[in-house]
Amino acid sequence: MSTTQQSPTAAGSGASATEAFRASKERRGGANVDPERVSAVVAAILQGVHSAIREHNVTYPEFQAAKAWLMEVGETGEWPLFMDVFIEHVVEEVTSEQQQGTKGTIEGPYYLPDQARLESTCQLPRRDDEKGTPLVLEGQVRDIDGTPLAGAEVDIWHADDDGYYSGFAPQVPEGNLRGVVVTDNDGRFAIGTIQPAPYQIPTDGPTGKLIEAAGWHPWRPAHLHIMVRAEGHRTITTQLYFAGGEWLDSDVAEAVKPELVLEPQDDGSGTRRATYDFELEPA
Ligand code: MBD
Ligand code: FE
Repeated sequence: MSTTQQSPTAAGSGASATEAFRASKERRGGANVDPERVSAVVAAILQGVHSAIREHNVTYPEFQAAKAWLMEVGETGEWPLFMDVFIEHVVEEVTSEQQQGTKGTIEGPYYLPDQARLESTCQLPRRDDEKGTPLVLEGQVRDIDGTPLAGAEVDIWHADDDGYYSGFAPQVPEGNLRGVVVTDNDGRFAIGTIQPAPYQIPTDGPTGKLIEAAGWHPWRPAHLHIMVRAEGHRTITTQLYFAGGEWLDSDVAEAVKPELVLEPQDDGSGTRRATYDFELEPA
């Protein structure tokens, strides 16, 4: 990276993720606030904390350090990052237990709605000098009976060759490597982009500092985020990974599933091509 470019700071990407989450409230349903439900879930969470304290004889200095850390997560806007890295995968697991069709996985903190609508065969918006190996993802959207779904939306977003997302890093232009691809009459799509790099949780914020303090690693394997929508069908939110990629077996966000790993082939011209078909169940 050149010295004139700004690096995204933890506070910068955290604050943007907090803003994006606040703005997204409308497209998410309201939660069940039945007092019995609130009491059952919150009591279970508190019991888990209490038993960790007893089991490990947590000290007053540790308790006060935890308070300071929680305050910092809020102040830097890192709650969406922390929640999606360490907790979302279990919510996704219980939500998708009965789901048929393509496997979903976590959405993460970096989705932005209302991106450029693109034809079924397209290139994602990118900088003139975008770094990275050319990659084509092609496939078909079908229902679970195998009927192709024309006019379905393949909403895709991913990190650049340095692991940064547009909208959450100051040096990446708005809308970069994001788009809503509309399938053709056969439900097909072919998306030209570049190979994303693995993603590292910012090391200068409270989430990164906790990871370092625990001696864990801050990496997610390289991935494409994809949300597939079709009228009358259940929207699927998922990610696709790359066979042989670093961190595939130790994703800090625990969001890799074996069904979601692509095996791109070099087409002889330096472009990697991968095929993936999506199957949506009825809404
Ligand atoms: C990411 O890119 C991501 O996908 C998740 C789930 C969490 C943090 C960053
Ligand atoms: Fe991501």
